[in-house]
Amino acid sequence: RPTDPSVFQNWRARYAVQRASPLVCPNQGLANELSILRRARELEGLEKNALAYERAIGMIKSYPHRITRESFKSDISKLPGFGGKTASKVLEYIETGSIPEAQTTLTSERYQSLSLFASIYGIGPTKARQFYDMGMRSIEDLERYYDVAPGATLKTPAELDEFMREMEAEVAFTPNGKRVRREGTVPDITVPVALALRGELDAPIPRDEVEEMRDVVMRELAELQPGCVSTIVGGYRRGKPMSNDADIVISHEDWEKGKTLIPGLCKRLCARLYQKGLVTHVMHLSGFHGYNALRTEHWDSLEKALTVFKLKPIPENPVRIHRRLDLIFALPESYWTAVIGWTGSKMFQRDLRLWAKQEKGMKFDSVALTRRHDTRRFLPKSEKEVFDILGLPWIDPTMRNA
Ligand code: TTP
Ligand code: MN
Ligand code: MN
Ligand code: MN
Repeated sequence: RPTDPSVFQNWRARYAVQRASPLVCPNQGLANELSILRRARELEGLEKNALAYERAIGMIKSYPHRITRESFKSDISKLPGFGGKTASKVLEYIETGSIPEAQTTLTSERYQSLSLFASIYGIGPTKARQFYDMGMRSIEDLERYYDVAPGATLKTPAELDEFMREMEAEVAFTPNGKRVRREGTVPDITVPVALALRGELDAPIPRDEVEEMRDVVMRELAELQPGCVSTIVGGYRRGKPMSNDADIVISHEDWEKGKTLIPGLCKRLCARLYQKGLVTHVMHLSGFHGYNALRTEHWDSLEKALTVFKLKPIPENPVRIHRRLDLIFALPESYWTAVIGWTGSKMFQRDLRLWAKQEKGMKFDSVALTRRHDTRRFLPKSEKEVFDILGLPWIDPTMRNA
């Protein structure tokens, strides 16, 4: 289904979900420079600032012409968020082809260390700043801190078992008394594993390998449970030639049976992949939380496994390396919202939620689409239906790179 043509004309629109945002835009160089400033603000914990830059970058990504002094004046300067500071950065770029502050940022020791630390999966800006304040500067400092030998392959036979046991033990109850599982509280292995496997996890994954990973996962899943369906989401679905990880949303083809077949399946699949040596580490495993339309955040209300995965060598491909693999299990009624939610981009998702709330009196998240005043839940049967219910023109996933 082609993107609704209106969204290509819609570059003035306020919400990213009303605009087409290609992977590479006519002003990509400018977007990249601004992204350095956005990242710097994020690493410093200046979230509002970072978001302002992210919004400005989003607007630029949708602008279909090369920005010149003239078009800056007639178009860009009139867009929301292009007041004083951002405008002056854009002007600097138009005049000189770069933004001085972005270039200084790139060479600063603080930015280099913070972005290096935060490039390790499991380390966010806050932890990165703590390490910097402790005097740490390099990956070697991190390795000493976590006591990880460079290149070590951590063997963790006990870890998944422990996750599994915790999952069984930790039981929570919803307000209406329904029994649900709660996420385990086992020691976090994420950073040590990510550090030890850094060289491999850093390597971008080509599209055909993402597909191969999905095929292997779905073949194993079919042995446990026939009739499952899946969509590769994340950056892959937005058309990125290389991905940092593989993200797969899984559900069941049978709307009714899926309600009972899907819960618990994520964990069982993980155990199977682990036994087969395909999943080597599980960073995070969360069970199904009962859906509560009144909760504001259900980021975690799906069954998820954030793992490290390694394909088996084959003659055509004798050397395999560790890859990050995210598996997301959704009930059939949540499948299409989960697919949209996990397709991203983060900016696109943020504006989808905002649009639903501010313009439609609805609540969108990866679990459900509901009407706010009476919490009536919609049951979309396709991705297009979600857009229709939200009164949005269809945007192909490859145009959701806001
Ligand atoms: P990511 O895999 O983190 O990012 P990405 O696929 O867009 O890009 P990359 O190539 O670097 O992997 O997340 C995929 C999408 O899933 C992201 O756009 C937002 C969403 N998401 C959630 O809904 N919940 C989560 O907990 C995370 C981590 C992501
Ligand atoms: Mn990180
Ligand atoms: Mn991804
Ligand atoms: Mn991911």
